[in-house]
Amino acid sequence: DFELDEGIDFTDVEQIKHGLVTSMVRGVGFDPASATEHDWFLALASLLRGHLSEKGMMTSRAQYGSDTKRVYYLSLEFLTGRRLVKHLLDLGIESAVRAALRELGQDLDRVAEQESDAALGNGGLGRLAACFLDSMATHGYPGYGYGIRYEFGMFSQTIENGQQVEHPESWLRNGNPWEIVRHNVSYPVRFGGHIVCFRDEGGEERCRWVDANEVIAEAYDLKETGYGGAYGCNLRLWSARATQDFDLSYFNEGNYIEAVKDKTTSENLSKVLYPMDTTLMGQELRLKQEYFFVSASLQDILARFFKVHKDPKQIPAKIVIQLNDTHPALAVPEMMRLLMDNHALSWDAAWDITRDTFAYTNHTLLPEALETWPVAMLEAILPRHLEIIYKINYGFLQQVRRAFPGDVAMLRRMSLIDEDTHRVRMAHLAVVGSRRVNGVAALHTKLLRERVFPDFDAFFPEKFVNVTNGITQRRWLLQSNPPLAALVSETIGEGWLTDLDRLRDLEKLADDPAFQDRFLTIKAGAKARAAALIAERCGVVVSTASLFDIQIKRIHEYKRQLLNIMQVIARYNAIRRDPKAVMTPRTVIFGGKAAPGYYVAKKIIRLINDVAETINHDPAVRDLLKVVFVPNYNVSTAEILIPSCDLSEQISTAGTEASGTGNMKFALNGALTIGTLDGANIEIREEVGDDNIFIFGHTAQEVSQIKAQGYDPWSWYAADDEMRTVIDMIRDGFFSTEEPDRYRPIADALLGSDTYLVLADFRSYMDAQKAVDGLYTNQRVWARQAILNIARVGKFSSDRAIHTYAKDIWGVRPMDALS
Ligand code: DL6
Repeated sequence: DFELDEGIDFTDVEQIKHGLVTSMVRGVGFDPASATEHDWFLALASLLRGHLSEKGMMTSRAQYGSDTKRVYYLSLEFLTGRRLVKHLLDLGIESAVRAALRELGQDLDRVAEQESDAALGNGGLGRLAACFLDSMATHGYPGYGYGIRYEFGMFSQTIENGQQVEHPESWLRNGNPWEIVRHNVSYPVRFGGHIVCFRDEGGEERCRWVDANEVIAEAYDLKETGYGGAYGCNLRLWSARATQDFDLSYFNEGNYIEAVKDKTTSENLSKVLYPMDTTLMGQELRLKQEYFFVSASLQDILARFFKVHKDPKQIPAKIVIQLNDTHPALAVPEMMRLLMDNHALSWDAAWDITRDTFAYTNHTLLPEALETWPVAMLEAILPRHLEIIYKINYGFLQQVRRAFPGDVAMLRRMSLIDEDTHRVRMAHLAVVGSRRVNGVAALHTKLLRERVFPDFDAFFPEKFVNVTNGITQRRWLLQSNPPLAALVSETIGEGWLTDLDRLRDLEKLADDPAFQDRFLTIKAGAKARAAALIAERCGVVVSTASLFDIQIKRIHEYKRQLLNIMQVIARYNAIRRDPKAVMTPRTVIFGGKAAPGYYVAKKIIRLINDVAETINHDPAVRDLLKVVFVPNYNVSTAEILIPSCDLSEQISTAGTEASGTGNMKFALNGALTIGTLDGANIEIREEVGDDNIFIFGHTAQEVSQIKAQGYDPWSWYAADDEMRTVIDMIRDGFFSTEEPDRYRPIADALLGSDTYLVLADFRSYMDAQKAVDGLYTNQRVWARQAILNIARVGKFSSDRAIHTYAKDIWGVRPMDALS
């Protein structure tokens, strides 16, 4: 056992000051008299890091002590954003630290801005993983995250000439004061080579994987605090390091440069995050990344298990591994390999354990996002795993054959291998290898069962379950909107911080004019903050008296930023037609990144910027309409924009957005939603009530019917004058006079196939927008509905989601329930 000295009392401003100065001089190595804001950030972070490490150690001792079942969350993405303020709020020391810094002549907010925004994710999927860690840590679930320590996270975006330009995001360039490198926690990960199979004494087939190249995965730990500071959990990110003897043959030939070049190549494994969220290109490096982090994580998980247990049959009782999408699906054959090749288990014993240990979350219905890998690529890179996948497939198809004799078409559909394209279907592998499969919103799970996995759903009754996504109220209200959080706490107490259903207590205040006024004042303040950010990043001055209409998310055709910009153009035309018209002034705000190779998405960004340029410079528009595209949308930007929003745009084609989580963050901050009956919007409507949300457009069922009957966008175009004018303007270069054909491909695609039914939903979207304008003129009624939104979105806390996973999927209990 050990005893530490008392350490700093973080409620004592004097002690914090002393600690900060000591950390600056002895840790950061600068003179406090001339230290920069960044130096103060480093001093504060390293001071906290020790404290967090101590807390983490206590949590893990308690977990070992109680031999509890652990949850391992495997995700290629963790979009955590900045950590400093989160830690301070979790530990309840924000105001003391703020005061200490003030006395040292520093401002906490400015110091906090020195931290780079850790963007180790693309969007919803990665941010969900971060929210889940927060909820697990807060509620004392024995959770543990595993991912990759990308040297370059999500690219940073600038807008030049209206177009997206990508820049490498080297978030580690100034070091990362939060991480603890564990040089002693490292595992070899192998690629290539071939397998040698033989029969053991018992007659069981055994294989050895030989002549493979090796890379070392080295652990970097980040301590995740939970609210209240009682518990925490660990996020372990792997970084690739070449082995010393990597490709020794070059050295032997005296070719030093080549040998070192190869070392660099192997270290490329953790170099960069792939910036695609929906279209996954089958690149070898990506496959290697997936295997790299999976293998290291499983070796680590098993090492921890075998430290305490002897019998591998105990694994499913002590370990559950959640696969965040199929990106870590190679964990299934990797677990088999480790159990058979390293721990000498039989196939059957290994398979029973494996199948009982994994659970898989699906995050998309889009066929292009369902991962498959060429058989030939797997054979070259992971020959042992391909062999195992074949054998899993053989056993599985035997069972299917017995259950549905003679149905060859079904066997082909369900096979882990697509025989036509010679590719491995990772989603099938994940389904077969998991105990439970979940979708992320009720509609999504229903469509998954009916459209994506109907055969599997019939074959594995009970395997498919729903866990609607959630967001952490600690980041998305307490941290990002302190004045609103303070109003809520003052009104109903602080219980909502760990139990968001408590917000229901606000309902009774929705009609209270004094409360409405306070809400509106807070909203105005948030709008002023967002307006300052817009002025700085876009050079556009927007009026905080206007309605802030916001669509911030990845740019994708299915999310229909195009539909939004079309209503903006229609609005512009209405102003031009009648310059004296009385209209609700609006600021339409866009933000989001397009995958670098996604041509149409990049064109949409450019169109938004061209439309903005025209509208913002047309004196006839006055203050009635402004359009901005905020560059480099990321977590920190979201923290400023979301609190300022009046109208949240959630307008994907029904049946395409798995859940959405931005929709939840906006509603929690008192924005009204304009949205389709897609993803979690449906459940948001159920909660907030029909009268407090603007729903429009075709339902998922109608969308498939329209498509089945042969959708003809041209007929919608012909029938709607206002829409026709808008599309003609886009097509004929109204917004791109210097290059009139610039947007012809967009207009042609709309009139050609219009895959996402923009035209079919245009009119009902316009009608819904008219209703928005009408309601906004009555600020009291608007405030009432916004307050009701806040009061009724308790369901969408990631705490609820985690409690559901824990109970229905993981079979784990929170720490305090254990004692
Ligand atoms: O579940 C988190 C998030 C959902 O809210 C979004 O609706 C969904 O688009 C997103 N999915 C992805 C797709 N990735 N893959 N594969 O990011 O997940």
